[in-house]
Amino acid sequence: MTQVQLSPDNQILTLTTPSGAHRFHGVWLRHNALDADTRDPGNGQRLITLADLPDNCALATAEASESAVDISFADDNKSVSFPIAWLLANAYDLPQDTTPGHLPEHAETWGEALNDTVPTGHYPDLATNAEAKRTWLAAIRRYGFAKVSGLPTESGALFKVVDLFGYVRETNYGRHFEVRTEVNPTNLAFTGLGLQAHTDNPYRDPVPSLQILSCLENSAEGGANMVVDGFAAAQKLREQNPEGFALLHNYSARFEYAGEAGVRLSSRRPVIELTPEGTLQSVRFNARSSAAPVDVPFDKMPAYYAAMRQLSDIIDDPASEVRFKLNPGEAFIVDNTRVLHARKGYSGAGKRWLQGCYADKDGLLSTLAALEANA
Ligand code: AKG
Repeated sequence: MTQVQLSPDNQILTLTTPSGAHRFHGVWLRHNALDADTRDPGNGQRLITLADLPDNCALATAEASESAVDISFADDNKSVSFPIAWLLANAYDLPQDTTPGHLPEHAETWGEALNDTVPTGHYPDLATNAEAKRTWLAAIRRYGFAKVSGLPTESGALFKVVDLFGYVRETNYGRHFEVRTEVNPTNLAFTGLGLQAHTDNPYRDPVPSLQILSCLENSAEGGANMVVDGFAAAQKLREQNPEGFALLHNYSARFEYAGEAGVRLSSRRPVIELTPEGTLQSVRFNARSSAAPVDVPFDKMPAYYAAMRQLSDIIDDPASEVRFKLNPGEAFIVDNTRVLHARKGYSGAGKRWLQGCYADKDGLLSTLAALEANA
């Protein structure tokens, strides 16, 4: 049975449904009203500013039907209606997890067990079948990475992956970059050296939140890729060393890149970043690009380094890894704010040629949300 009740001072509405009771403030209801004077019915954007709110948003009346709550405001008698489903979806009077380092909605941590079921989409299906694309995008939101098979083995095929959901982020490395052994490389990625698991470009602010690496040739010996869940690693550190975890999210690290003429990129951000509510937001970890930390208090520096070393050991632990060697026509995408990627060194006969580019998660999540809204 759905009921509504006003508080004695008329400032709070309590909505009681079979799923529980939720309180809403008058000012919140007024600001978030859904009527055509408050929000443009076409594009959904708010037409009013905070200055348009009455000084006192006290409620005058409230009535509930099966599917809606109708209210009026005392100051000016304005009446508005809220679908109950909308109120429940936007309820804020709920117990919140504020544990530092809890997972964001939709994310699920993983380790080597995911080697048995690596999330993979087949490009011809992703390009033509909305349900296949929705499933693949949801896997990226959940695990922070996925593979793609069935791409044409031609230069630029990685853009087809980005075209599925958004736009390329161009950087000083270009719209895309060639990942193969180069003479005078501007980045150690462009050598045959092994690369410890890392997030890319932590020296940018904001970092590119997605990276795509696609394979054109991989006949050299070695050169396998590994991916590691940075959120799982951060949570493992929190279990093993809560004080160390706090040091890594309370103090900024520094990152820099100045490997080519005219480029001096630098950032000052924590290795583990949390939202004000304590939700894991991003991990920045890159041995090649870390600069001297200067924001950690003097007496905490040894413990900070010990925590960094512990996090590094967790990241290097094979139990944290999903491993694969890309074949020509395959690619993988990582959420570069969460999942680290690594490469085994390669050499000998044969060639290895990957192409990389960056994109951003807002486009991917928007495309996924639009597909989910239509499902
Ligand atoms: C990068 O380009 O960021 C890499 O880590 C290269 C990875 C690879 O060569 O597989």
